[in-house]
Amino acid sequence: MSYVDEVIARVKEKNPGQPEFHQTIDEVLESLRPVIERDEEKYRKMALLERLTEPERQIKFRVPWIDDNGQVQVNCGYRVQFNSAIGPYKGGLRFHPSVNIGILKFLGFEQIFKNSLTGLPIGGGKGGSDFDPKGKSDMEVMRFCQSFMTELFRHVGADTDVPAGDIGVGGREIGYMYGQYKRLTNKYESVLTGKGLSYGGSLARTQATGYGLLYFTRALLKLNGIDIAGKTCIVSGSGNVAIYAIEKAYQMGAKPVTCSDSNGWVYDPEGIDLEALKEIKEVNRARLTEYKNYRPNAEYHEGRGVWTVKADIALPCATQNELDLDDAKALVANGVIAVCEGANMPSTLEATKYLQGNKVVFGPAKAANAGGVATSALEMSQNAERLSWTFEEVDEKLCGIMENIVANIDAAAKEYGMDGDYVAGANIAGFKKVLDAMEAQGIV
Ligand code: NDP
Ligand code: 2IT
Repeated sequence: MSYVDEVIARVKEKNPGQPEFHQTIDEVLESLRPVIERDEEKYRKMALLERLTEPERQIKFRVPWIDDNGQVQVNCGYRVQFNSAIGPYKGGLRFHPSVNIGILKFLGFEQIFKNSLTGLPIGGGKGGSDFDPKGKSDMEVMRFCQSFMTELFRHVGADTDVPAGDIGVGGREIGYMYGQYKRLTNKYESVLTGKGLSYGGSLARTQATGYGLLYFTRALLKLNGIDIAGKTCIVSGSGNVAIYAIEKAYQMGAKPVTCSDSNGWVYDPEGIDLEALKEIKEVNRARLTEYKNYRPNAEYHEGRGVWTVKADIALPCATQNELDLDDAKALVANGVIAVCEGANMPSTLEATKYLQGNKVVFGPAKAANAGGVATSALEMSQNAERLSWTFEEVDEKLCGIMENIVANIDAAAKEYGMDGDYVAGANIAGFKKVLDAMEAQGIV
């Protein structure tokens, strides 16, 4: 059996019940096959893939907190420190009831290659909790965040591990965690990114993932001879990534017509009302059912269905496996030109293959949504030099990083004879720097 197949089988056997982790292992290792097979015996001997697929460290802890009724609640907290070959662990914290170790391992594994693609010195990690911030008061969220950090603080630090936001973790949560870290350590350091502007945050970090997704999409389309201006976009999600993807799509002359949350979705043929969306989600923390109060002519549907709307570009920005084979078939039947992933692993493997097989330009998550973590690394740089850059400076760097990623994944795909396969291109381009650093640092 080939070394790649052996490791895929062994990882699945050693990590039962973790389907999302298996999915990323299948996708990434399959892509790396041509690289590994150039020197298979050497990599087997150094157990390269075994080390790559085993997190350097996993931390799991109890998070007790007291709700507004005086009742004690208990959640589970995690941090997966996956790979520090090219820099301190870096990656978001997710607060969502679905969080478990398998999901965090998939996210942490993807993060290794994504962070490498940014060209910045950051390793891969991810963490979070099965805590659900939805419907909780600000004081409940604060008590939870303080309790979470009361354990996490001993495992993180500006040169060790720098968490940030993800699903359910935005500016409010980062603020509460930062306050508790500072109190526990007496250090004002860059231990978290996505901070508020008054205490070390970077301009443009809030917008970065969504904006970066559009910079990426524009450049990838251009590479394929297509102009993004005038194109209709369907977007899923209505959180941080979706909102700023919609904002930048408008700025590029495209028209986003959908968004969604976990209850339902909106189709607004005139184009999504961005100000209404921001008020509903960022200010009121409400549900998308409210959208019709602002735009009576828009459609609201319960359940899922964004991918059935006819459009040129699809931008999944909600969560993993939200776009399956049937959705991919609907997109292709409707003549979609491109799918670029704002969320992490939103397309199933079958959907990805179907889209690629039908000549859809496919921009994989670890490349397409790398603008968020890249700007987090820019926040770390600003903190290290104790200066803040202007919005334009950060935004310009972000755009440059995303265009560079497009060029690099295209070149890597071509180098291995897989022209236009940006999934393979992203995995290979991201892996090469990590491989080089792991080889140089010996067996650790
Ligand atoms: P938010 O919490 O701000 O928003 C998440 C959105 O996705 C909400 O609209 C939410 O709906 C929806 N959603 C979440 N889970 C589900 C689900 N199981 N089914 C249906 N809808 C769901 O998170 P972000 O916008 O930050 O993150 C979105 C995606 O982007 C995630 O995959 C994340 O990992 C990825 N990402 C985020 C980055 C960042 O900088 N924030 C960077 C790179 C990737 P509801 O409110 O109803 O739950
Ligand atoms: O998935 C991701 O890249 C993020 N949630 C952002 C991580 C970060 O450190 O900014």
